[in-house]
Amino acid sequence: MQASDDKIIFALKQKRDSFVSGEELSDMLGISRAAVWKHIQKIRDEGYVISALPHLGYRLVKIPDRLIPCEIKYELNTKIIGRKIYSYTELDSTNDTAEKLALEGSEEGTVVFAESQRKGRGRLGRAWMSPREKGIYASFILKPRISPSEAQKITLAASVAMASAIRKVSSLPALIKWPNDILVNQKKVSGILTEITAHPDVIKFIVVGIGINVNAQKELLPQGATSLYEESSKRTIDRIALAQEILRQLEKYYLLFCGGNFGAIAAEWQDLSATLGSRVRVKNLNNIYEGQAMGIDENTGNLIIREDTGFCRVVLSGDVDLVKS
Ligand code: BT5
Repeated sequence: MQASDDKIIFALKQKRDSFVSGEELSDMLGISRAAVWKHIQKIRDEGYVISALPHLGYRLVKIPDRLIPCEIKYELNTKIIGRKIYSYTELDSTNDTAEKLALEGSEEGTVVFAESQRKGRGRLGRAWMSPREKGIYASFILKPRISPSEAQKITLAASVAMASAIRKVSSLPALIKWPNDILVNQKKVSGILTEITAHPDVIKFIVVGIGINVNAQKELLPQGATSLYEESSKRTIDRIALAQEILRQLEKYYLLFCGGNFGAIAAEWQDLSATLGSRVRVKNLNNIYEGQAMGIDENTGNLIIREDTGFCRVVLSGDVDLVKS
């Protein structure tokens, strides 16, 4: 949408319960009232419901359930995350588009949303199901001055941000499963995919991709997955409010990270962990380890498990399963 459309929407939102006259809008934009009408028609085509009455003007009745940049920006109040927001109806993968934008020089904090993905992916090329307008699929460009070995800490900071945002908006008891899953009632509701582009010693940029099942019915999701809608007795969650809260929380934890405060993030991570203290089995490409999840290494974000021999093993990557004793 054009800047003038955004300005009209903003003016209508400011006076949500009353009318804004055509004259006010034409003065504000420096265009004729006929031109204002054309913009209103265009905004309606985007899915906004706007009533129009002669002598009174225009009133905003309904905002569409779509992740529109100007809606996400409205009263967002972040400094870095969301400086620039792109929103697409469909993409192959928001991570791919964000990577392309970063390579073209897009600034830190740029966010790419898509209402659905043709090739949404998880780690190791696994597929991420992205039913249209039922979730939030987004990728963030970050440029922290860190070495590639520290990238895992960004995933952990993002997972604390995601769990906090879900708790705030839906009141559901979201927990984190190392390294990149968010669970509600032991089922996966969200996943994070962190991809780095780096020189040998220092990161050029990181793309943090987040997928979250918001209003999807369970039939649209893989087995074992759930959505906020399903876990909150089929209550529809406001996706714009959740997207805004994700941006705010990501900014909060990213700033903590950049300020050298990973210890504070790790402490919150421990409080939100679904597995800490439990017996876990970690499978990665080459090995399977089993033991008690003890914590995370604050220098790297890696998982520490105590094996039955008493040996404390540091695990760099893998899929974690709880082992029932
Ligand atoms: C993840 O990988 O959990 C990271 C998912 C990241 C997705 C986002 S969406 C926006 C951005 N753009 C992308 O292309 N990706 C990111 P992993 O831990 O490897 O888990 C993948 C596994 O989760 C799959 O093999 C399925 O078993 C399961 N899965 C797939 N779709 C799911 C869904 N919608 N909800 C829950 N689980 C799902």
